[in-house]
Amino acid sequence: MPDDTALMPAASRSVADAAILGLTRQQKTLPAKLFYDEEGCRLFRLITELPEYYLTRTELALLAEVAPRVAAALPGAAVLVEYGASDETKADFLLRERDGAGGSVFAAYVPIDMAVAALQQMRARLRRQQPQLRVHPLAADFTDAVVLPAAVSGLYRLGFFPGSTIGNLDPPDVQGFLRQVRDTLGSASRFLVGVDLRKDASVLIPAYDDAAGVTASFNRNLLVRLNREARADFDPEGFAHRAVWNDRESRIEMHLVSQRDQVVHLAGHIVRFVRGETIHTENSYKYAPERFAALAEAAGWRIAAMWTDPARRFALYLLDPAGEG
Ligand code: AVI
Repeated sequence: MPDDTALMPAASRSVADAAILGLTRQQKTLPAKLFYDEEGCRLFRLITELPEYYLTRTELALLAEVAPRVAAALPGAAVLVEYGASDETKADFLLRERDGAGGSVFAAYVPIDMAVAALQQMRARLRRQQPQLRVHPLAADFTDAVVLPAAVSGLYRLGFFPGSTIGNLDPPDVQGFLRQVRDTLGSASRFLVGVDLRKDASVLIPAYDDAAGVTASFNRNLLVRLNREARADFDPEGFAHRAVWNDRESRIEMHLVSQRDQVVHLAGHIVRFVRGETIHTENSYKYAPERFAALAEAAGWRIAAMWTDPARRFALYLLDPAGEG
C-alpha cells in the first residue's frame, strides 16, 4: 500500500510520521506527547482527581505552603515563566503572592504551551481576575529553546515546572532541558520544579492503573486519535492497558498490549501485531533525591531548597543557577 502521508494536512502528517516511526521499531512505541488532544486533556484532568493519583493533590498542598516562602525570597519585581502551562491553577499560588506593601510580587507571567486555545482562554481569565498582571503567552513546545518577550527583560525570573512532567522525559533529555532553561532564564533567576519521588510499586501501580479505568481510557485514546488523524484502523478494545514498574530504570511504563494477532493500517502502512506484543506509550520516571540533584547539578543548577510531603511522595525543588551566590 502506498505511503499517503504526503496527501495529509501538515498537522496530521506529523502525527502520522511520528506514529509510523515508533510502530516500525522492534519494541513498538508511540510518543507520549500524542496523548494530549482535546479528549486526552479531558481524561488527564480526570486522572488528576482520582483517589489513586496522589501526585496532583500532594503537589497542590505543598504549593500552598511553599509559594509564600518562594515569593518572599525573590529579590524584587519578578516574572513567572511556566513551562507546559495549559491552565493557571498551580501558577496562581505564586501569582497571588503580595509583597510587604501589598503589591503583587509578580509583575508578569509567561505561560509556555503548545495548546494555543488554552493559552488564549487563560489570558482572558487572568485579565479579568488579575488586571495588574501582564500576561505574555508563548505558543511553543516547552522542550524547545524559547526567547522570552522583550517586555519582561528587566524582571527577575522565576521558572516554574510543576506536575512532575519532568518525569516524562528520559534522563538525558532532562539534563538537556534543565541546561536550556538555565540558559533562557539567565543568572538573575530561580527555578521551581515538581518531581515525583521513587517509592513502593504498591503505591505507583494503582496511580497508573486506577480502579475506574480512566488511565486505561487515556492510554487507548492514543489509538482513537490515530484513527481520526492518521488514517489508522485500530480496534482500541483489541489492546489492553498495562502499567509496569521498571525498578532498574526507576520508572512506571505504560503499554498497550495486543489482545490477539492483528493487522492495523496507518497512513498507507501495514503494522502487524502478535498476541501479547506491546506498544510502549509512556515513561514516568520517579526520582531518588540524590539522582535528581545530580541531574540538576550537571545542568548548571544548585539545589537551594527541597520540600516534601510527610509521606515523602512528591518534592518541590528550588534551584539556583550554580556559581551565582
Ligand atoms: C503529565 N504526567 C506528569 C503524567 C504522569 O504522571 O506521568 C501523565 C500520566 N500518565 C498516566 N497518568 C498520568
